Amino acid sequence: MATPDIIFYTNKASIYAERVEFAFQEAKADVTRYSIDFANKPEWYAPRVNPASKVPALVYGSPKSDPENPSPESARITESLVLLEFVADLYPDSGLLPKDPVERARVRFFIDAVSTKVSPATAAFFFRGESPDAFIATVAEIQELLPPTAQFAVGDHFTIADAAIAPFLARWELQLRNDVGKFAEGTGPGVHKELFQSERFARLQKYLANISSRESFKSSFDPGVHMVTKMFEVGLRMLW
Ligand SMILES: N[C@@H](CCC(=O)N[C@@H](CS)C(=O)NCC(=O)O)C(=O)O
Repeated sequence: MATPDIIFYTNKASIYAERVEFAFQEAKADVTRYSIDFANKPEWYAPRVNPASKVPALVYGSPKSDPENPSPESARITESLVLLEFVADLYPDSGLLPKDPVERARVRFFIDAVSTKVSPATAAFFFRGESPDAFIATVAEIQELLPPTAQFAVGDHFTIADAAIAPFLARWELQLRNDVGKFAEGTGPGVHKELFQSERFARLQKYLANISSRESFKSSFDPGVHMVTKMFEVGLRMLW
């Protein structure tokens, strides 16, 4: 049987697409990438690929087809956290999901915390300029979930739990350092000092260092793009 074709609809500025890119890089997957221009979205994208008109999205299955006119026989799969599980299922030897049921449950528990705590806290602080204290408190809760000495969220092997949170950690670090957010001017560097330079968050800092030293991370996170697109000026909601 021919290897099913995978078309990955993405955009380098998208925090959610980056999760999936990270997982594909870890799995060394062979995929066809198609970048969706948010400012000039192709009219075929919603009807033929993702009715929600967002990235990331995958078209999966044979036969190999044109990304602009994918085969109706192929499956359409969307939502970054669903896609992370899907990539782990496609590449079971990647270790993106451990084999042990308890460890798998731990991976999913961590992802649930990212989904229910990290995303809303990030939106509240970075998009709406709400209290840095509430944001820092949420980051402290996430730090508490990290094992005391292991390299990653669940042990010493990189999993989809790490892919789910990594784009957030990287953007927090970059945006706070550059004071990019809807918060009052000058707030970012202060929060950066607390999260990325203080002893209180040493565990989180080590975790980010472990993640960002991976080749997969270096090829999925592009700080240049994020700063150049000046996300807050062009409409942050479009990019995150
Ligand atoms: N819940 C979705 C969110 C996807 C999403 O919001 N994608 C943004 C980019 S990060 C997007 O495609 N924005 C374009 C638009 O809304 O037109 C997921 O996790 O995949």
